[in-house]
Amino acid sequence: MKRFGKMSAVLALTFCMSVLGACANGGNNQTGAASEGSATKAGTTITLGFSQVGAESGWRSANTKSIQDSAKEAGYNLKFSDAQQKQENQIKAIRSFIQQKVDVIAFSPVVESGWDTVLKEAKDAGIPVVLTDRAVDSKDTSLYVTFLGSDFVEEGRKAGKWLSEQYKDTKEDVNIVELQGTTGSAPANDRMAGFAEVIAANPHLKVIASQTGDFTRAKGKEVMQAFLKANKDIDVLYAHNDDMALGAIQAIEAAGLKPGQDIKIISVDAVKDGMQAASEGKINFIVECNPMLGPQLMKIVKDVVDGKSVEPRIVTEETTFTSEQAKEALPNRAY
Ligand code: GZL
Repeated sequence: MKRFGKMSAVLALTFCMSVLGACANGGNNQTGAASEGSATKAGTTITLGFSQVGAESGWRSANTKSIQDSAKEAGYNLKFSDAQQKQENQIKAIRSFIQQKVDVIAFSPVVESGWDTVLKEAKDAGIPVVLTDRAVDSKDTSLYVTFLGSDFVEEGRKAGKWLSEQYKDTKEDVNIVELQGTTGSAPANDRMAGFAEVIAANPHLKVIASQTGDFTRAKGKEVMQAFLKANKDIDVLYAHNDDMALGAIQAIEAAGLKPGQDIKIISVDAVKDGMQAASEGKINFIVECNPMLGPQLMKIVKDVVDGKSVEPRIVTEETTFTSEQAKEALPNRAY
């Protein structure tokens, strides 16, 4: 399979040199478009290397299924690696994909930082990289073709807007505890920032405790137990994902309190278990984060291999659910 790589780069550079003089920045190719003459040879199988964060949550399982099912549907040879939430495992997997000379590498970076070296190795090997689900903080955007995923800051804003509306007339302080996602991850950083940006408008809305629950149910329960022990008067929980919210619900009920009533709960993802809890009134508001990225990813991979241009940022469509809306939507949820 001819790849976007050295041959295409030479052709592109020659083209630049002849028409535009020296191409100072011939390599900054966000679109991943190869030059003419490197179109895919018909009938060859695309090989995609995918490094997944892990299997930490219902969202992740649904995301993995979407990618595996879509690759099968597209007839691609998928090399899939589960990093068990460790960056070093993702870096190892990406290096292995480079060694295997896959056509495209895609991955969901477990944290935002520390990717430049390995992404440069992929670029030097002429293998295009697609970010899915989570972003990286690399300043050099030529290291990847596109980022396909949610706007996590907007997700945090949606959570903040709902809460601000609920308490717009309050004259008393509202004590909020926050279960953050994986430390250093884009969804944790951005959901926190978006929420804080919106609630700052109401001085009565106070985050009295904020700690990572690493996006897992077990850790969410453990941290919520500690919050309950340390704070006698908690009014609201803002959880960065459903799994941590569901763990926290176990802790809240064990403490003899009613989730959704004694403590209002806002969560993110809208996976089936979270929507079930919301339909029972245990979660009051869920911001959807769509994990079904498989079909769009496979289209991007094909376009990259075929030398077509790709938008550098593709934002996934998603909505929000109150308890009532969750009850209506639950029967038709795909994940
Ligand atoms: C968000 C995704 C997050 C989910 C969590 O796109 O990266 O990781 O919100 C998952 O459930 O663990």
